[in-house]
Amino acid sequence: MSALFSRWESMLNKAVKPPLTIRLCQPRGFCAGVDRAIQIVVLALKKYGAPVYVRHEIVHNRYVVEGLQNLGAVFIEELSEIPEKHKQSPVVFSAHGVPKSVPADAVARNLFYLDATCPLVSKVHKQAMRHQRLGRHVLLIGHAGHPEVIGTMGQLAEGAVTLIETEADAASFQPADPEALGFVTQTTLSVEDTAGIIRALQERFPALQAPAAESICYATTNRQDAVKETAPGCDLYLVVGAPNSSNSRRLVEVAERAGAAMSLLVQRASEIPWDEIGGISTLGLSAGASAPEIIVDEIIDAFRQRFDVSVDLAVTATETEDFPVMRALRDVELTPADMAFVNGTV
Ligand code: 2E4
Ligand code: SF4
Repeated sequence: MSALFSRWESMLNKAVKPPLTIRLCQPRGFCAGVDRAIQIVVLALKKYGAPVYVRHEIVHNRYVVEGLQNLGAVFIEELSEIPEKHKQSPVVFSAHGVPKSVPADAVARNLFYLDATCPLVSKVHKQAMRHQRLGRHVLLIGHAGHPEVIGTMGQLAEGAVTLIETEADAASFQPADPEALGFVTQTTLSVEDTAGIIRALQERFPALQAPAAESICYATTNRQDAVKETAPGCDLYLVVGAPNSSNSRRLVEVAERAGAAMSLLVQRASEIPWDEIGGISTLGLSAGASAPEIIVDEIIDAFRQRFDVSVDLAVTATETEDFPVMRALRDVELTPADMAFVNGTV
């Protein structure tokens, strides 16, 4: 009876709902650095109990932040917000990294900190320090005000790093010594725009030294490649992510440039502007590195209610990266329910 009903329901759907192909990117969503950062907060809560303070959103996603708040995490922007009576509680630094002054301040305040900076952001910090060791002035290509940029600039003394945001900045920068320059970049930039800025700098300063390893990370590159491949011919492209998520916003730009007729960032299915969408037949779908998979599912379900959906999985790369947490937390076990939260599936 129920099999008959569901066949009938599916026939009815086909009859009344317009067809829609969803090109679903893979890879999309959580990267190894995000997975590790969320794990650190969950493990710290299990090991030390609530509250666990987290300096800045652990990753730029409200759903993740609220989920961790429900488990007992308290989000702050500055260490001074930790009340005296909770000075024994651990404080976690977000995945985006922090200036050197932050761990120094934590030590001065007698706080116990756990650094959830993504290892690939820490690698950029090391490359900036290496340039300086070799006598170079450092150019950081990135976006002003972003916490990762604040963290990377804060690895070196004031004045040792110049921020380059655009090709116009590259054209107007006046170095003290054009023979002694090195660059690094934010990890989540547009691969294409960054190449343009680097070219502009190299034309003016042929002695400019690149970092020993690429600064834009594997997850950023892979997610942009997948969007670039799937965007041509899409009537609409949706990227799941937050307005303050640099890597997610870059995916929206990539989709538009690669040929999607329209491209939007959405945090939840409730933000889909159905009235603006109209009669689409091909939808591109991806998610930024901080967006949990459960929201991708929520969005596909919302489209199923209005369209007869078929999902085409576009696999453009396989990711095997896995970053272990710090030793202090390796003795704590995660339950399957914890793992599901860490993986973004609940
Ligand atoms: C750290 C470094 O940097 P972005 O704004 O893209 O951060 P988000 O939290 O959205 O993504 C995770 C992340 C964290 C990316 N790179
Ligand atoms: Fe690390 Fe890259 Fe993920 Fe950022 S996007 S957390 S740099 S792996």
